[in-house]
Amino acid sequence: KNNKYEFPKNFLWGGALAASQCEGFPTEDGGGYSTADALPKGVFGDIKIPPVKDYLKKEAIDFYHRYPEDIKMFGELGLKMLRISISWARIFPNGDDKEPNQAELEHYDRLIQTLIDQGIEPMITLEHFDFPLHLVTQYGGWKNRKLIKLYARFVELLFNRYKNKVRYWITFNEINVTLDAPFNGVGLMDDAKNVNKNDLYQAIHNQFVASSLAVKIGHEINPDFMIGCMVANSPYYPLTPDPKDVLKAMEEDRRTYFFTDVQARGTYPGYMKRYFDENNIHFQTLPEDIDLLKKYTVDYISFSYYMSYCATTHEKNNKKIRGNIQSAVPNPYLEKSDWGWQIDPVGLRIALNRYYYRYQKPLFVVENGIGAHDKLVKDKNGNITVNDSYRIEYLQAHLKQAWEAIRDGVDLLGYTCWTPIDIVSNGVAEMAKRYGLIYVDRNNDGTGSLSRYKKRSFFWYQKVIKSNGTEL
Ligand code: P53
Repeated sequence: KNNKYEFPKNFLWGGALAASQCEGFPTEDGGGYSTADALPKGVFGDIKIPPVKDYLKKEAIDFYHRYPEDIKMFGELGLKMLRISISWARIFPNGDDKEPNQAELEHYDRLIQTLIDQGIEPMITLEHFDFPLHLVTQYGGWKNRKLIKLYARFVELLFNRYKNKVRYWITFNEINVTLDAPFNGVGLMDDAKNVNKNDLYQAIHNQFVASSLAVKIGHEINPDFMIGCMVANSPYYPLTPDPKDVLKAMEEDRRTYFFTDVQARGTYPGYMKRYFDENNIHFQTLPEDIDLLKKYTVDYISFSYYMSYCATTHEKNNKKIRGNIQSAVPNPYLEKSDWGWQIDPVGLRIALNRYYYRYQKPLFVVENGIGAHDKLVKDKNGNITVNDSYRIEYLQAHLKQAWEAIRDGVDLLGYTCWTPIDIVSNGVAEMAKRYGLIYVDRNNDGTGSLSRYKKRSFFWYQKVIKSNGTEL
């Protein structure tokens, strides 16, 4: 037996999902529209308020109704953890309702109990790119301080309700993506180029305060809670050894470090104060905000990892490729996914080391995977499946580098792949961009039976979990 890739005892092997991308939007229990419903074509498509009649996320993979059979398959897969998000707009359809929606709460009660019955620990993202749309139309989104209290009320309810069932929480998904996609993150109507910078940083500041408040409230309810922040982490490399390129890469990385610096250390970093100063950016910060941020930093840092980027000051090399959120200079050493994301397993080891030795807090990789075109085939036993060797190779290579990072001394709590089952992509809102270990028969045009089929990667991951990595 090869023990080389043995992972730590109690390593949390898992999978990750997001409500708006899997549940669909059934209304029988009274849930309301969220910001995700206003982006029918994904992050860079037009904002549609009110939401259009038909869009892929409206049915998604119907996880809202099919979760019992899906979670049964996740149990068979051997997942120890499933990262889900709870849709705020289901619990408070307008965000500011007097009372929470009981039918929706009971829905999540059943979902969480189903996970526990399968031996799967739930991890909950409190806000994953979907907050009540009413908070945009009536309050102007996160630039309005009132959202802090409304969010606090929502999370307090969940903390109390699930205090004996859920230990791991994430306050905001990919909080840094707001810099590139303001509506997606904070509900501002203009794109990154045109957005008012005072509003943008006010909205981000309000989310920082809301996140710290969540840490405070959560720990009062259960001191054992692990409450983390979450960023989209794509490390930058200098394209050339020109010190100017090194500096540029450092500055690009700070667009992400800014968020973890505030949430893990509790203060705004000096380089951001300089940026605000030189760009004449002003937003309201109350003395009590400063106290909250300082006192209630996160228990762990989590991130998604899909790719790395290069930065350069040399114009002739500066032909950017778009990886649906950020654009970056191609790295001549790396291959790309079908959607142009640069595949870089070693970058995961680098990212884990950078984060761990910057903060010395536990880390959690809560998303990693490859979006690809899959083809259904019949195997020799007549079973319908997908021969997704490219997905196995991607996940395997990244897990090997996560193991290397652990050997480097990094405290890595777990890994939840994106995703155990095909869902609608966030960036481009396509079904064709598949990440799952389980195939869902649904197409970009909305056709398909919604039947589920296990891909080859399902059986591979099952074996990896069972062997705690030794059969990677
Ligand atoms: P999709 C951009 C870059 C890296 C991660 O992405 C990103 C995004 C925004 O879409 O988002 C995360 O579906 C996000 C998930 C998302 C997943 O990565 O665009 O937390 O909601 O589905 C994959 O291919």
